[in-house]
Amino acid sequence: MRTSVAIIGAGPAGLLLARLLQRQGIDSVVLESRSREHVEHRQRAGILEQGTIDVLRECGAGERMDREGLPHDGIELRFGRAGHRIDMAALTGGRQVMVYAQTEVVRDLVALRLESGSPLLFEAEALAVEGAEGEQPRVRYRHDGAEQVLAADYVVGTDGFHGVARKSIPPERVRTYERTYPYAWLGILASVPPSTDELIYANHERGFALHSMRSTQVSRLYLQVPPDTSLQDWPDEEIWAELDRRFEVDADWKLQRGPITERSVTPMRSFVSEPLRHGRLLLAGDAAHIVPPTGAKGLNLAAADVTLLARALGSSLLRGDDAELDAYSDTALRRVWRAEHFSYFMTTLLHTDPAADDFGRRLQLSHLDYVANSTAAATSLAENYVGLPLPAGPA
Ligand code: RFL
Ligand code: PHB
Repeated sequence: MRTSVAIIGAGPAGLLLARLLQRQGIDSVVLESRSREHVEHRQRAGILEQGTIDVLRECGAGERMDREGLPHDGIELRFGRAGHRIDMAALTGGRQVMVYAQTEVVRDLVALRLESGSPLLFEAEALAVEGAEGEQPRVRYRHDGAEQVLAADYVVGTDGFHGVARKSIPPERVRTYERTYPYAWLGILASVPPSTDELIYANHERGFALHSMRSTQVSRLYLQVPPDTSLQDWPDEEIWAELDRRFEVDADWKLQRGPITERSVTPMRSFVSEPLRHGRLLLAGDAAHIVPPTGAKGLNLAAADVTLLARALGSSLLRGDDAELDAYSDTALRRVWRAEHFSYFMTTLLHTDPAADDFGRRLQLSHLDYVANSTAAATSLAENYVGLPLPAGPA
């Protein structure tokens, strides 16, 4: 089999890239190791920033998002038994975020792809990328019990942190940067209307908590827990009791409970692998970088990477102009590092470090107080949270 762009992985990055290429008339084949059922039900991110909303609309994948998504203008920071609203829209000239689950974005993009009749192969596992340094890169993959080869002009690795694309680059050509954190997130999905209109990021000495949502009927809640936490140690009653403790305020406010339908523990990690290109192999999304989820940036970074990459591949394949492709890694990494810093900032601002002393705790409270009460500090948080604009494309 042969195509212009071989895309490994049908997460949000791979599916959106395939869509953006198709809109330019560029053919691609998407290989996904898991089943359609699996990729459409994996619970992950929930917040789309303005640039992601815009690109989904522009490529004709925003219709259900605009009907069912919940636009948000602000967030609440909760600490010292009180809430402090950050009015992000007012601080950023009207930019918003949208609550629309990653599962829904993936479902919409899969449906569009299958409708178009262009190839998206489930249960097709890429085994290796070969020949990336030459003119004829290839992906070796397994599908229907047989090993096959997909040849392409370019191969894009959007196969997540555990994928094969990044590992196909010789280690001496790669530099990685990594940080782990002394905590994880226990996340639940509950069938109960959210107890709040906007997301609540709560700092508490017992640990961080986040009240998010998936719809007007489904709440998504997270608790900071030790990294070695087992779900068995957390009966439902204990999860709700701990959420109550961490969200408690002096005002009249109560967390509503409902049946828990899903639970998971997610480790926290920061990771960047540079550069994002090796010959005719390009990396995008979690395949190249991971952020801790506190800043809600993972999915949005993946969308920003492929927006740049679709433009660059278009210039190369349609007009023979490689300048944007040559600049892709540097251009994307600049945004990646901004998001890495913001995610680290939000994580350390809001979580309780088990090793922190009293001095560290007072510094953290002072920082929270500053963000909640200084327009300058709140504006910095807001412009990063709603997402900085992508560099303008060619005229
Ligand atoms: P994905 O979504 O991981 O998609 C990669 C796809 O590649 C497939 N794959 C392969 N296919 C073929 N051959 C191979 N050899 C393959 N190896 C892997 C996988 O099956 C998968 O379908 O990466 P992508 O597209 O870059 O998208 C990135 C986002 O998914 C990610 O950044 C966010 O979901 C991160 N993240 C969160 N971000 C947030 O902003 N807020 C959150 O609350 C949040 N929660 C999470 C998360 C990530 C999690 N992971 C990765 C474990 C919760 C979890 C559990
Ligand atoms: C989520 O809804 O899953 C979510 C929202 C905001 C975050 C992280 C996760 O910062």
